[in-house]
Order: sequence, then structure tokens, then C-alpha cells
Amino acid sequence: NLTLEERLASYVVEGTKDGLIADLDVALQKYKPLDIINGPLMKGMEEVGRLFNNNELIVAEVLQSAEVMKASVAYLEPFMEKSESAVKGKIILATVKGDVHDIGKNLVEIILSNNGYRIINLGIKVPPEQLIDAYRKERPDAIGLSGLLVKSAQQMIITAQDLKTAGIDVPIMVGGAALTRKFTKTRIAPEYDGLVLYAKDAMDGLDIANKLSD
Ligand code: B1M
Repeated sequence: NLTLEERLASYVVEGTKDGLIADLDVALQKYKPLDIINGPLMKGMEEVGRLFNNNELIVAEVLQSAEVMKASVAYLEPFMEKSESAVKGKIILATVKGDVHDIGKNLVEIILSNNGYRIINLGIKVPPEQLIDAYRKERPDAIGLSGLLVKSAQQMIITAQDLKTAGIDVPIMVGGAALTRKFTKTRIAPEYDGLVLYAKDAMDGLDIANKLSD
């Protein structure tokens, strides 16, 4: 017999939604929505990553796990705290060129938009040119880049260089499992004229956005 927390992780690992919503409802009596995501569901996703790494899961199975995670986030979203504040700023979000992972980025979008930010989400595999066009059209207060592949860290460096060449110097926030705290400005873009800030998770991203908008 599994505990609630173990069951929640196992929906993600098994890639099944049978019983998911009922258990999310139970979890909501006990935890805040974001703690359900960052706790048991994330634990399941880490296990998926481990199994995938060991060739014990195939891409199609990982996709099903991703579906469970997305369905959970969608279900929990309306229960998240929202601030009624005036718009604090406009932020463009993108997963960098060559990278399709978007669950983390979309979580960042939810947290930021629930807390007073207008988000322009450009989606996945976003090349620098598309970011530059979007910047010129939207004039955001910051650009957020997400990447989960090791090569995405390199892509962020290229992106920051291209933004600089285009004369852009708004703060850049970077995040995703490909990165660590070391990825501050000196690593990503020593020559970039604006700030480059690393966010370890979506709440950290909100803290950074709030500091920038103060
Ligand atoms: Co892929 N994948 N995947 N994958 N996948 C990883 C990243 C991997 C670590 C798994 C592994 O091998 N252990 C590995 C990367 C290895 C590496 O580069 N060293 C990997 C690989 C290899 C691949 C493929 C190459 C596999 C293949 O095709 N052979 C392929 C890549 C395709 C491509 O991008 N070109 C691939 C594909 C996929 C799926 C499509 C099947 C699916 C993604 C579905 C989707 O996103 N729509 C998938 C998944 C689900 C994963 C794992 C298992 C889980 C990722 C996830 O969603 N986590 C992952 C292993 C792992 O991370 N443990 C893995 C949950 C999410 C909430 O966390 O995105 O980290 P995360 O976001 C966090 C923080 O990082 C932060 O906030 C969130 C938490 O609050 N954050 C930000 C993220 N972005 C931020 C931006 C910010 C601020 C914070 O500001 C802008």
C-alpha cells in the first residue's frame, strides 16, 4: 500500500492518470499546489530522468510522464495563490533553440502571471532571431530563457551574444536543469551589457522578477 505522496510520484513514473485527479484533490487538503508539484510530482519526474538515463524507459514513456505532469499542473493551477496587484512588468519566456523541454518554463509562466507579470511565452526551440523580433515588438522588461539539455547552456551563451549584437540589454533570467548557480553573468555572457541572473526554480524566478521590478 502506497502513501499519498508515493502514489502521486508513481502516476508520473508510470505515466498513468487513473486516479490522479482524486489523489490531487486529497493532496490539496494537505499541501499548497506548488508544494505538490515541487514535492511528490517532481520526485516522480526525477525518477523518470534516472530510469531514462539507465535506458529503462523509452522516449514515448517519458512523454506520457510529461503528460501526467502537465495535466497535474493544469489541474492545480486554479488553486494557486494569485495577487491582484497591478501589472509589475512584461517578460518574454522561451525554451532555447534545439530544446523541447517546456514543463519548467510553463510553470515559471504560471507563477509569474499569477503574481502580476504579463508573460509572452514564445514556446520551445526558440532561435535568437525570434527572440530579437519579439523583443522589438513587445519591449519587455526582461527575457527568460529555459534549457534542460547540456547543449542548451551553450545555446544560451550564443543567444546572449546575439541579443547584445542586436543592441538589447534588458536583464536575462536563465533556468532549467542544464544550469547551476555557476551560470551567472560571467559564464553565460561576460560581455552582455545587461544583468544575467540564474533562477533555480519557479519561485526563485518570481523573487528575481520582483527584485528587478522594484
Ligand atoms: Co528529456 N532529457 N530529452 N524529455 N527529460 C532530460 C532533460 C535528461 C536530463 C534525462 C536524462 O537523460 N536523465 C536528458 C538531458 C541530458 C543532457 O543533456 N545531459 C534528456 C534527454 C537526453 C532528452 C532527449 C535528447 C532524448 C532523446 O530524444 N533521445 C530529448 C531531447 C529533445 C530536444 O530537446 N531536442 C528529450 C525529450 C524529452 C521528452 C519530450 C520526452 C520530455 C519533455 C516533454 C516536455 O517538456 N514537454 C522529456 C522529459 C520529461 C525529461 C525529464 C525526465 C524531466 C524534465 C521535466 O519536465 N522536469 C528530464 C530529466 C530530469 O530533469 N530529471 C529529461 C520537470 C520540470 C518542472 O523541471 O524543467 O527542471 P525543470 O524546471 C524546473 C527548474 O529547472 C526551473 O523551474 C522548474 C521548477 O520550478 N526552471 C526555470 C526551468 N526553466 C526555468 C526558466 C527560468 C527559471 C526557472 O527562467 C526563465
